Amino acid sequence: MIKKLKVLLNGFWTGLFNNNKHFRLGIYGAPNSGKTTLANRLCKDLLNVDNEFTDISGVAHETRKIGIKERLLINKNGKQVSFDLIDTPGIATRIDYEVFVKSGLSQKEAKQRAREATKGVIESIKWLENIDVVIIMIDATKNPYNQVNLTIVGNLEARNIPFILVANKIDLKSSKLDKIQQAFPKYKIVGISAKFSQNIAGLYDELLVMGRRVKRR
Ligand SMILES: Nc1nc2c(ncn2[C@@H]2O[C@H](COP(=O)(O)OP(=O)(O)OP(=O)(O)O)[C@@H](O)[C@H]2O)c(=O)[nH]1
Ligand SMILES: [Mg+2]
Repeated sequence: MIKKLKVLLNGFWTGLFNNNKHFRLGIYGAPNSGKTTLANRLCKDLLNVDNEFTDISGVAHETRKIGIKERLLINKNGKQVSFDLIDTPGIATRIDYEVFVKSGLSQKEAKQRAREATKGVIESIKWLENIDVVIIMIDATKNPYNQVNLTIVGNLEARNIPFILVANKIDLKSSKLDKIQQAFPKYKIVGISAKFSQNIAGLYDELLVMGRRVKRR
């Protein structure tokens, strides 16, 4: 009985992954925008796994290594997509160890964190080679005209990698969705709160649309 179930399940996965709806989804964006919080939210919702990615904090560059969780499945209104989820270290154009000292780290810890964060940025960009769809995570409480968002958008456009612009932290009063939309007039902005699970369904709708367009490279 158990063997039969295993064969059935294997067949299910093979069938699922042999079509073009399985893809690698990378979450990219500035440090502290909420990438790991969203990755955890997706794992909780879609796999019922708690705190899959542990490195969340208010101090920037908390994630300094790529994190991967395989085989997440969205199944909504008769439509399905499956994807491997990749949480990436925050991208920054400048990493200053003194900022970490101000957050309470010792000089030694701060310098080590800055070194690791720099490696993390390089790793994130290298990993784009393996990514089929990107979520660009924007902190909706911050000025969107920062180099990182524009650089990521430009990079993805040049590489022809499809992306979804997600404005996070809409639960906060200081969030300004209209400002984010003005900064990227060509694109639809999906406003969410990863922390308080607001409009995650809206993000799933976008992923279902993307999944149909994606061809694994
Ligand atoms: N209010 C609010 N806070 C959030 C939300 N999402 C994340 N945060 C907070 O923002 C901070 C940064 O979250 P992370 O998930 O670690 O951000 P990150 O983008 O992974 O950061 P790095 O790994 O440093 O690049 C944490 O204090 C989170 O609790 C949200 O939707 N609303
Ligand atoms: Mg992180």
